[in-house]
Amino acid sequence: MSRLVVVSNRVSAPRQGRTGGEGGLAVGILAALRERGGLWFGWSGKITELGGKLESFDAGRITYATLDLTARDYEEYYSGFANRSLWPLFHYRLDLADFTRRYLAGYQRVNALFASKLLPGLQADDQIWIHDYHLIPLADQLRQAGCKQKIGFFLHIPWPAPEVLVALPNHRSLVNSLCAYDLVGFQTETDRQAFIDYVLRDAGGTAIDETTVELNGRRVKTGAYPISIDTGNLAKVAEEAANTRHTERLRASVRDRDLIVGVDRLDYSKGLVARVEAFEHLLKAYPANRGRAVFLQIAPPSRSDVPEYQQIRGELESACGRVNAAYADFDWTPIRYLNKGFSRRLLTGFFRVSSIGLVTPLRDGMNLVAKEYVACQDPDEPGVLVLSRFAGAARELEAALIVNPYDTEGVAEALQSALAMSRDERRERWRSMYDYLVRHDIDGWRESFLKALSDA
Ligand code: ADQ
Repeated sequence: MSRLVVVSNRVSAPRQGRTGGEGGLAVGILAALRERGGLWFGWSGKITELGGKLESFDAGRITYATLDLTARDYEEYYSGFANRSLWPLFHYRLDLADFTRRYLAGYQRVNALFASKLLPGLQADDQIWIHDYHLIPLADQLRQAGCKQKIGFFLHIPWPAPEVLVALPNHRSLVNSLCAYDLVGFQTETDRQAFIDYVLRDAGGTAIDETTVELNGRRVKTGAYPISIDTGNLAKVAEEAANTRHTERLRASVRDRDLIVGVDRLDYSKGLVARVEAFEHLLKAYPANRGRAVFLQIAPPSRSDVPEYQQIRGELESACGRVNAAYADFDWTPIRYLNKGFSRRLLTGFFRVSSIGLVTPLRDGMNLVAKEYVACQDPDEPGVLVLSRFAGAARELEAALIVNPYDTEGVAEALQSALAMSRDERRERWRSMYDYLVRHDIDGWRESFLKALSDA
C-alpha cells in the first residue's frame, strides 16, 4: 500500500507525557498513518523571525514534519486570508469579511512555502491528503513544481452558495486551483452541489458525470464525506467518566435540576448570543423553568487576535450577565458561562449528565460536538439533542430536535419539548442516532475518502 501524506495547517504531533487527549480528527488521521506508514506535514504553531525552518521526527511508522512561520506570515495567511476572508465568507458572514489584498498575497506565499518544503520529501507513489481552507491552492502549487502524485482535498467548513462565493475578489482563481486536485471532498451534499453549481454556471465548466467536472482542461472528482467521531471509544470513555470526581461535582452542584450543556469554540459562527437569547426566552415564556433549568456554556477563546473574536466575546459576556442579573436567585444561577476549555475526558462526563445538548450554530460544516453528545449518553436515560438545521450534522442526525437558531421562540419551544419529553421517546430518538453513528464513524469517513482518492 502506498504511503499516506497528510497536510494540514496544524500538525497534531504527540507531546511527551500526553496521550489520549486527541480529538476525533487526529484519531482518524493517526490511525491511517499508523496503518500505512506516512508523513504528517504542517505548521509547527511557532512563530520565528525567519520562519520556514523544517523540523522532523519519527514516531513509529509516522514522520512528523513541521515548519515555523514568521509573524508576517501568521498575520497575513492565518489571521488574515484564512480567518478574516475565507472563514467569514464561507460561513455566510459577508458583513465580517475583509478582503485586503495583502492577506491574499500572504496566503499564496505561505502555500508556496508549504509546497517547496513538502516536495523534496515526497515519494513517487505517495497519496497526498490536504485538509481545509488554509491550504486550497497547495495542490496547484505542487503541480506547478512537477508533482504527479494523487492529491485529495477535504474541506472541513461549508462551501458557500455561488451568490455568496462571488463576493470573494479572487473567487475564480480559488476555484481553478481546487481543480488541481484529483478529489475534492465536502461535508455534505449541499456543499458539494454549491461547488458544482459555481463550476458549471459561473465558471463555464462542464459536467463529465454526476460527480466529476472539467474546468480549464482539468478534471476533478467531488464527493460528500460527512466527518464523524470515534463513536464506540467515546461511548466507553463517557461511561467511565460518569462517576469521576468532576462529573460528581457537577451533578452535585446541579442537584435535581435540568442541565442544558453547550460546548463550542468562542466563534461567531456558533450562534452563542442567539443561544443565550433562546434560553432567556425559555425562562420568560415557561416560568416553571425558573429555579429549575441550568445552562452550562463552555466556550474557550479562539483566534483572539482577530478583532471580530474579541467583539463576540464581549457580546456573549454581556448577554449572559443580563440574563443572570434578571433571573438569578440567591440559590440558583441560570447560566454558567465558562470561558475556558476542558479535556475531552471531562467533557464526556459533562455531556452524560446533561438533559439537553444544545448545538445551535448559525452555519457549521459538520459540528462534531453534536455527534459527541449523542455518543456520550447513558442508553437507559439519554438526554435530548437540540440541533441547528444549519449544522452539517443535521443532515444525518434527523432524530434530534432540529431548530432554526434565528428563531428565538422556536428554539425556546424546542427546549421546552426536550425538557418534557418522555423517557421512551428520548430512548427511541437516541437509539436511532447512536446506531447511525456506530455505522458511520471516523474510520468509515477516512476509509471512504481514501478509497475514492485511490479510485479517482
Ligand atoms: P470546529 O469549528 O472547531 O471544527 P467542532 O466540530 O464542533 O467545530 O469541534 C471540533 C472539536 O473540538 C470537537 O472534538 C469538540 O469536542 C472540540 N471542542 C469544541 N469546543 C470545545 C471546548 N469548548 N472545549 C473543548 N473541546 C472543544 C471545524 C468545523 C466543523 C467540523 C470540524 C471537523 O468548523 O464544522 O465539524 O472542523 O471537520
